[in-house]
Amino acid sequence: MKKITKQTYLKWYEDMLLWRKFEDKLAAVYIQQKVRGFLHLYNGQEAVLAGALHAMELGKDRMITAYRNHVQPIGMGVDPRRVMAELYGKATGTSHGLGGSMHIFSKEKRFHGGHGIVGGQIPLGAGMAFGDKYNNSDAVTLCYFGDGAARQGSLHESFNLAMLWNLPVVFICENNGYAMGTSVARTANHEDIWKLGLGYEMPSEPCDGMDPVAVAKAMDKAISRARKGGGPTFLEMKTYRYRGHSMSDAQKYRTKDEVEEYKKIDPITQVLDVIKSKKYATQKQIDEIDARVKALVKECEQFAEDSPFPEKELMYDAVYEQKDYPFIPHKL
Ligand SMILES: Cc1ncc(C[n+]2csc(CCOP(=O)(O)OP(=O)(O)O)c2C)c(N)n1
Ligand SMILES: [Mg+2]
Repeated sequence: MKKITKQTYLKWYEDMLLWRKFEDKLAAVYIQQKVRGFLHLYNGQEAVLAGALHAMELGKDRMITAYRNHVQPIGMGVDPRRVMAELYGKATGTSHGLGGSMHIFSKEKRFHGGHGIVGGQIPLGAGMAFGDKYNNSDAVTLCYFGDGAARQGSLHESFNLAMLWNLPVVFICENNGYAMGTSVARTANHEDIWKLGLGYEMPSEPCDGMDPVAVAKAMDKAISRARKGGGPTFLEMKTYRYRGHSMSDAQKYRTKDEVEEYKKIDPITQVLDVIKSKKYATQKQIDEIDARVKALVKECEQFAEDSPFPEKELMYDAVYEQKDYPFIPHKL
């Protein structure tokens, strides 16, 4: 595995802080109705992404996830200004403003969305891995989904075929405790989601999803296995989301104390504690990182505000049309 160094910790701190502040800004502009539609935030779950990025080969490996998808493309190298603009529905956005919050994509950076159908991305991720295997490419697909999505039938079909065809895919369940307002305990007779892989003889294990080091180690093992032709792995990341399911969530299904308990093991604080205790940076250097993050988030907001909305004609470019489609008449 790539060594976890002082530089790794500093990068983790700056990246995770950017993602957190970027989304805090989204929450603020959502209330101002500048960002519309649904908005699902990732606050609390950042270590799952930070650890994975450490183990991935960026530019080669692919990622696909559900609708909680604003910060992953930023981590993979997409310009955060364009992600913010997409959320504003502006022409400079990653999908020219036609996708919005739940559908961030970057073919170039190999980030494949952004999917609103719960569990829909699981077979898509397996399919992408099939494509890479078929084309003898060396890429591994990271396929993310939630604890709620883990209860969908599509998971079982995908696990079965991924094992049968020995696909280069890592399935990652981000168990943040809830599927909208439904706790994990209410969705099945067991809470060890990682065990779902065992029925398919898929290497499967749980992992501390609040600790980027634990995530990086587990991901490195899984990605290396897939790249060497060893097939899929299933990892259950135990994590937590601080905000509601989406911005319109009264959160009556959990206590404020529970949220506060998880904040004690916040991934950003954990990383900052290591930086301070190992003297990886002075307070002045930490302040500089904080200021850089603040300035970049401001720049993203300004870019989105200043960008134009797409021209109406663009709508017709995005509609599929085939004039000579060979319809076969239906006969009784
Ligand atoms: C097929 C389908 N069923 C139901 C919904 C409504 N829905 C949207 S998000 C969600 C909960 C999913 O929870 P989880 O998979 O744990 O992901 P999280 O939101 O916690 O990241 C549900 C039921 C949907 N979008 N698609
Ligand atoms: Mg969940």
